[in-house]
Amino acid sequence: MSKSMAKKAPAKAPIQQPLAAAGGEYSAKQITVLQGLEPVRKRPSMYIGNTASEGLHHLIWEVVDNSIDEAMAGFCTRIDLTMLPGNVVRVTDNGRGIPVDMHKQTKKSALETIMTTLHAGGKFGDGGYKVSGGLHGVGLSVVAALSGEMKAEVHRDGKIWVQDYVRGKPKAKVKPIGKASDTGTTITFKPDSQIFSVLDYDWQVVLDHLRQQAYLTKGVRMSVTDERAKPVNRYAFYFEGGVKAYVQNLDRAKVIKHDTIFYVNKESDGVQVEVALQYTDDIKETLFSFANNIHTVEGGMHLNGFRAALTRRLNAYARKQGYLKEKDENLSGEDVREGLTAIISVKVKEPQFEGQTKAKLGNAEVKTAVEAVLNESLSAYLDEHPRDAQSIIEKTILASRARMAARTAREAVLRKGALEGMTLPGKLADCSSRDASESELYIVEGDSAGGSAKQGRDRSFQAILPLRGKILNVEKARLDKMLANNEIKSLIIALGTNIGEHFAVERLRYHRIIIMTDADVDGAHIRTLLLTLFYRHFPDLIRQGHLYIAQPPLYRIEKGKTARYAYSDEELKKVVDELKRLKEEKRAREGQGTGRRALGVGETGGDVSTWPEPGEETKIAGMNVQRYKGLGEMNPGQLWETTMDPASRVMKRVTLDDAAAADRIFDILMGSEVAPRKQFIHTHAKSVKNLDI
Ligand code: 0RA
Repeated sequence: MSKSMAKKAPAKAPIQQPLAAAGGEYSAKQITVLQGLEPVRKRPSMYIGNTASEGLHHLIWEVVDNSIDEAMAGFCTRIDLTMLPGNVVRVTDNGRGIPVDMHKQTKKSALETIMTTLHAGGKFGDGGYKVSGGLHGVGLSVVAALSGEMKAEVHRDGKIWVQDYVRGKPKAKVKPIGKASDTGTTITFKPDSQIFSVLDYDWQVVLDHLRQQAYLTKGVRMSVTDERAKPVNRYAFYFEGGVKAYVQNLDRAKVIKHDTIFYVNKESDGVQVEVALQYTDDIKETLFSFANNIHTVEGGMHLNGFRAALTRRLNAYARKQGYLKEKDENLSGEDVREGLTAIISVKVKEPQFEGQTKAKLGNAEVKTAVEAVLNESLSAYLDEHPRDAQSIIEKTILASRARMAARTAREAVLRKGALEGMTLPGKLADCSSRDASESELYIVEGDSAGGSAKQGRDRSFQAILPLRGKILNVEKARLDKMLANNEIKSLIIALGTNIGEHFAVERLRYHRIIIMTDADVDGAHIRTLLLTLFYRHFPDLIRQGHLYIAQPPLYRIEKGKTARYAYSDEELKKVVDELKRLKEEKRAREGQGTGRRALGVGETGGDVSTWPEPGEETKIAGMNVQRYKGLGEMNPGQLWETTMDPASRVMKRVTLDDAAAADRIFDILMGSEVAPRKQFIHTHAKSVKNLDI
């Protein structure tokens, strides 16, 4: 009833701005009665949604709503809810008390009429004041109808009036049973076990609801007591700050970006608008919107107005203060949502609830009202709190940058088929085979090496992709940044698998992917980066053994017409020794005398100081020893022979462990802060127990 009942204008100072229509003394004649309660018991779900736990709790919300209405009208400052043994619920308020005078139409007490008759379309009379909840504004009569027993006790006109009901039917007339010096209403009810499949009220659900209502009904004291529990549970709520306190509570465990919570509570065009907001370092948005204290899960016009005003005001301020330059794009709605905690609560005279769950506010005028209130108050807030404003704007600009980067990435890759449709990169020298199981892709560092590899390869099954320039500064985790890099983009297209959620290993075009880089620092760096890329974005390729590292030789040892290669310093020693021995043997065979002494032990090529530096050539015992600086120094034939010919090459198959190690090295190389952070956590682990409170 109350959400739709006519009530007179407040006679005493209201707790909240009253939305009461002026004039129109309340009287029983304003109640238009339509029908009895049989339909409610026949089809309870039509009134309370269902007859399970949700519907059960709905009964409580309905009773509490009536008291809240009385509070919002400015006549009630306390609401006490008690859960009693036997799942009996009692709600007491200190409002004016439900009228008990005679109702003209029914010739019965107003109290009895309210409790026993179902009103049509949720509307009673006309001089209706404000809040009429669309969700649980079904009326106390519905609660009575679905309760095995119910009692109404009204303190009014110096008396205590009572009436008892069984399944919605009064046991007797409303009668006075004593004197009262105060005013108020107490409703006690026990849900009917014939109707409900669940009878147990959930303490936590009730507690949360009451807390939420207390936030939304600023200045009203509410208590919840569970007398079924031993010891008895009791909570009392009183939020002077209203929805500002709500925001504060939601952000209590978060890192806040600024100190002063934005708050406004103003009326515009008959709509009461109460909004609080604050930014945290969260990446999500935490926002709840309410219309007449009903949580509008699906949002609606109040939310639309809020979003429009917030985005517009922040953009205007950011431009005015130069945070956004002329060339910069506006902050989007999404940008200003990141890290936002907000409560939007409106009180509307005739709310229209729409949508799937009737939890969306449809009144178009509410959008205008919310926008008007927020445009003004947000501008004032930003001007008055420049430091808070700066933190907020900086936070949203950061979100904007991340969004733009993410958009690029999405467009480039994650949209289905984005890479599939792309033609193979021009610099890829593909192989002629289309059989992936025999095909190989050489990822080669640098153009000159790429040139040698192209000439030296067996083009029937070997493809060459030269990577050019600096791919060193690519950020590892950010897909979008990686993809801004043309080299990496080419690689992904060449692989054919796509990436991210669209990765498909069956599309892999080469079953051997071979990283071939120089044996110097830059080469190591690029190899590390590539390993990191594969580790993070193509771990399956590593797991299935598709990734290899080519092992080009470090030295070329030439003696006459024969050339040998060494892949390490030890090997060079061996090769040099071997060649010398061969030379000695040959000399001995050919009887060239002993004019020149044979090399003794320890005199072999083992003297490292005489070995060539990278790129140099040195003669050791008549041998020409060349140390390769880069792959580019090898001619195509040499490259084939040493590194690419399946019959003679050496390759290392990459394991997930190798790649993980590269990933760690990458962190160190790129100066990401993970390593010091790990160190910190390790050192302080004992003192940091409750990181997440
Ligand atoms: C209509 C008129 C008046 C009070 C109420 C309804 C009322 C309803 C409920 C339900 C629970 N608690 C309530 N408190 C008040 C007051 C009319 C008058 O005093 O003139």
